[in-house]
Amino acid sequence: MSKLQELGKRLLVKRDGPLTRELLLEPGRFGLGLVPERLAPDQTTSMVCGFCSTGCSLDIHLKDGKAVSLTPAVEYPVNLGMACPKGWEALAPLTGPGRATAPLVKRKGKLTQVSWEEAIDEMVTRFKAVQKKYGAEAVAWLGTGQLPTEELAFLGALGKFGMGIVHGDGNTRQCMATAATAYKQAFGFDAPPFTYDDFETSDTIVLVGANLCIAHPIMWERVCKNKHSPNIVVVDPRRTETAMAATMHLAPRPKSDLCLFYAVARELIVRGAIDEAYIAQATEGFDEYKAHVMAFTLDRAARDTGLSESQIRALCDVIEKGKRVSYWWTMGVNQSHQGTRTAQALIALALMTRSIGRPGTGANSVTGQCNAMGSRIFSNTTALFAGRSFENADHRREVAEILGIDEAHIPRQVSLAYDQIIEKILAGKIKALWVIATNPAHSWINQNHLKDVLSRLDCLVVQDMYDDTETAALADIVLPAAAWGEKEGTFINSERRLGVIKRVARAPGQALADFHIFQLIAEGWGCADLFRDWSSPEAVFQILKRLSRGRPCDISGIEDYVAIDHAGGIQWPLPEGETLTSNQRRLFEDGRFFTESGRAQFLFSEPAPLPEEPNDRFPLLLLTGRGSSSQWHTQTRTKRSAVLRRLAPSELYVEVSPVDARQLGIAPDDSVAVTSPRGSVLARAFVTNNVQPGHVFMPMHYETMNQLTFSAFDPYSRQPAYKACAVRLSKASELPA
Ligand SMILES: Nc1nc2c(c(=O)[nH]1)N[C@H]1C(S)=C(S)[C@@H](COP(=O)(O)OP(=O)(O)OC[C@H]3O[C@@H](n4cnc5c(=O)[nH]c(N)nc54)[C@H](O)[C@@H]3O)O[C@H]1N2
Ligand SMILES: Nc1nc2c(c(=O)[nH]1)N[C@H]1C(S)=C(S)[C@@H](COP(=O)(O)OP(=O)(O)OC[C@H]3O[C@@H](n4cnc5c(=O)[nH]c(N)nc54)[C@H](O)[C@@H]3O)O[C@H]1N2
Ligand code: SF4
Ligand SMILES: [Mo]
Repeated sequence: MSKLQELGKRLLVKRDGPLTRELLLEPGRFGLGLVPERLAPDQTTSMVCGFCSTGCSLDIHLKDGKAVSLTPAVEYPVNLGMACPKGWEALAPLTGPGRATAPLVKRKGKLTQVSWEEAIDEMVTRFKAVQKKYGAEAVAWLGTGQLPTEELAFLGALGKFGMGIVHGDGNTRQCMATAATAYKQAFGFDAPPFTYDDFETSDTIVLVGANLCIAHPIMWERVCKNKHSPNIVVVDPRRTETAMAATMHLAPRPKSDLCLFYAVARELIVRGAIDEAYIAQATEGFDEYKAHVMAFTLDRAARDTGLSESQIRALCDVIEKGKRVSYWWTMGVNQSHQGTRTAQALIALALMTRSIGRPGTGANSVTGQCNAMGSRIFSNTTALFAGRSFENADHRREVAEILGIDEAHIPRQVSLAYDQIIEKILAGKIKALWVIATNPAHSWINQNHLKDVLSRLDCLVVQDMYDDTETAALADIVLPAAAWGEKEGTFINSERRLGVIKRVARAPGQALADFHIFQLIAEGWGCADLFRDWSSPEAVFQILKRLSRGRPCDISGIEDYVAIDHAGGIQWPLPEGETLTSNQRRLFEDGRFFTESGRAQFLFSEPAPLPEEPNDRFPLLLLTGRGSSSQWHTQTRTKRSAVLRRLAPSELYVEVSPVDARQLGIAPDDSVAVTSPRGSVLARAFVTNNVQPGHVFMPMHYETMNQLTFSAFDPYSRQPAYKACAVRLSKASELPA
C-alpha cells in the first residue's frame, strides 16, 4: 500500500465523513467535497471575509450546492451590513485563471505536472537530504497571516516538532512584528486592547500612519457612524483620502513621528494634562520617561518634523480636551527603522492620560491581513503556542504535556526573523525554503537582492492557490492549495474577534486545503504519529483551546465553530466557565496588565536618523503603501476580478508633487523612470498635491515596485522599513537608449 493510500485509509477512520483514496484523488473532492454535509445545497450561510483584518461577515448564497453570490451580513457586529469592493468580489478569485490545479515539480528546468505522491516524495527527500548534509537548521519556512488559525498552528507544529525545522517566520514580519513587539514589551503580551465600538464612542480619534479609507474602509465607516462629532486627527506625510476627511491633518517629515510624540508627551506633562494617580497605580518607568521626553521641546520637534509649533500645540489641545481619546496606528508606524519605539510613544500617551481600558480609548494597532492576529498568537513561529517562549523551560514543558509529545521535539531557541533567514540563505547556511501563502518575490524589500538570494537555494517549495505568482515562477516544487471559501477554520480580526470560514466551493483540480497538504507532508516525513489528534480543523481548534488555557489569549470557554457563529464572532479572552456578556469587550479595564508586576511599561530610545537620507544623486524620498481599496497586496487574488481591475490603475504609477514635476519637466501621465541605488522601474506620473515636495509615493501592488526599496529594519521587531528610501525621477523619454 502506498503512503498516500495509507493516509487515505487512516483519514477514513479519523474523519467524520467518508474519505477514500478515490475521493482523495478525484478532482476537487479531497477535504473539500461538494458543499459540506452541514450545509444544505440551497441555503445562505455566513463567514468572515478572507482579505483584510477588519473581519467583516459575508452571507454566501448557495444554489444547487454552489456559492453563486454574496451580500454583507447585516447582523454581524463588525460590518453591520457593509462591505468594501474586495468583500463584494470575494468569490471571484476562486474561479479566476491561474489557479494551481496540480502539483508541479521542476524537471529539466521546467515545472511539470506530477501526482501528489511524487510531489510530496520529492519535497521530503530533498528537504531531508539538505538536513542530513547541512544540519536541521538548513531548512526554513516563510508563512503568512492569511491562513486560518488551525492551519497556521498545524504548520507551526509540523515544521518545528515534526520536521525539526528551527527557523520559520511569516509575512506578518512585514506587517505586524512591530506592534506585536511593542505590546509585548509594554503590556507583557501581544494584546491589542480595543473593540470596534471604540471607533464610535471616541471623541478624539488620532490616526497615525493609517489610511483607513483605503486599507480598512469598513473601519472608516465605523468612524463615520460616530455620533459625538469627534476630532479626527491624521498624522501622515501624505494628504491621504483619510487625511482629506479628517478634522486635522499633520504631515510630518517621514519617521519623525517619534520626536513628535515625545514632544506631545512633554507638552502634556508640562500642562499637567496627565493622570498621576493612574500612572502611579498602573504603570512603571514614568519618571525615566519624563526625564527622556523633557529634551523634546516644541522648538526641537518643529525643527525635526517640519511642522509648526502651533500645529503641535493644536494636537496637544485636542488631546487635552478629549474625554475619550483613542490612538490608532498601522504601517506608517510599524514599517519604520524605529517603529517599535514609535508605537510605544503612542502607548505612552495613552497610559499617561489614562486613555486605555475605557470606552472610546486605547493605544490600538490596526492589523492587516485577515488572520494576522491568529498568526501572531498561534503560528508557533516567533512565539511558542499562545504567546509562550521557546527559551522558557516551563513553557516548553506545558506545551509538551498538552500535546502529549516528548519535550525534546520543541526547539529551545526562537526562530530567526525573515530578514535573517534571507541572510542565512545568502551565507549558504539555509539551503531549502518552503513558502506558504505569501509572495516574497513581489512583496519583500529590495527585490533584486531577494531574487538573487532565492536563486541560490537547493530547493524552493511554494504552496499557493495560484501557480503563476512571481514566487511560484522561481519554485522547484509547487503545491496547489485550496483557498478561502474552499476550506474551514477560524480567523482572528484586529479587535481579537474569532470568526469562522466555511467550505462553500470546490477547490479546482487536485488542489487541497493547506490543512490536508500538511497532513500529507507529515505522513511523507514519517512524523504523522505526532499529529494523530490533528485530524480536522475543528479537532485542532479544540487543541488550541487547551493550549490557550490560562494564557491572556484564553479561548477555552468557546465551545466550537457553531458557538462562534451564533455569537457573531467571539473576542478573546473567554476562559472556560465564563459566559459571554457583551460582544464589545476591551482589555485592561481594571488597570492590570500582563507583565510580571501587573504594570504597563514606559519604553523609549533616542530617535535615529533615516537609514537612507535623500542626497544629491537621489534627492527624493519614496513612500510606499496601499493604492486603492480594490487592490490586495501583490494582486494575485484581486487581479482575477474584472470589477476590481476596473477600479484601479492597470499600471504602476508614482505620485509626485507639482513643484517637483515642474522642476523635472514632468507632465501628468508621462512615463517616468524611478531610480534608487538598487534598481530602476518605469511608472506613470500622477502629479498631485497630496504628496509634499521632496516626496514621491508608489503603491505596492505592482510587480516591480520593491526593486527600489532599501533593506532597513527596526532593531527590536526586525520589521522592514518599506516606507522611506532615496530615489530620483527622470522622464523615460530622456533616458539613454
Ligand atoms: N485595499 C487594501 N487594503 C488592505 C491591504 C491591501 O493590500 N489593500 N493590505 C492590508 C494589510 S496586510 C495592511 S498591513 C494594512 C495596511 O494599512 P495602512 O498602514 O493604512 O496602509 P499603508 O498605505 O501601507 O500605510 C499607511 C500610511 O502610512 C503613511 N506613512 C508613510 N511613512 C510614514 C511615517 O513616517 N509616518 C506616518 N505617520 N505615516 C507614514 C503612508 O503615507 C500611508 O498613507 O492594510 C490592509 N488592508
Ligand atoms: N513596498 C512595500 N512592500 C510591502 C508593503 C508596503 O507597504 N510597501 N507592505 C507589506 C505588508 S504589510 C504585507 S502584509 C506584505 C504582503 O505580501 P504577501 O504576503 O507576499 O502578499 P499577498 O499578495 O497577500 O500574498 C499572499 C499569497 O498567498 C496566496 N494565497 C491566498 N490564499 C491562500 C491559501 O488559502 N493558501 C495558500 N497556500 N495560498 C494562498 C496568494 O495567492 C498569494 O500568492 O507585503 C509587504 N510589502
Ligand atoms: S473591509 Fe476588509 S474584511 Fe471587510 S469586506 Fe473589505 S476586505 Fe473584507
Ligand atoms: Mo500587512
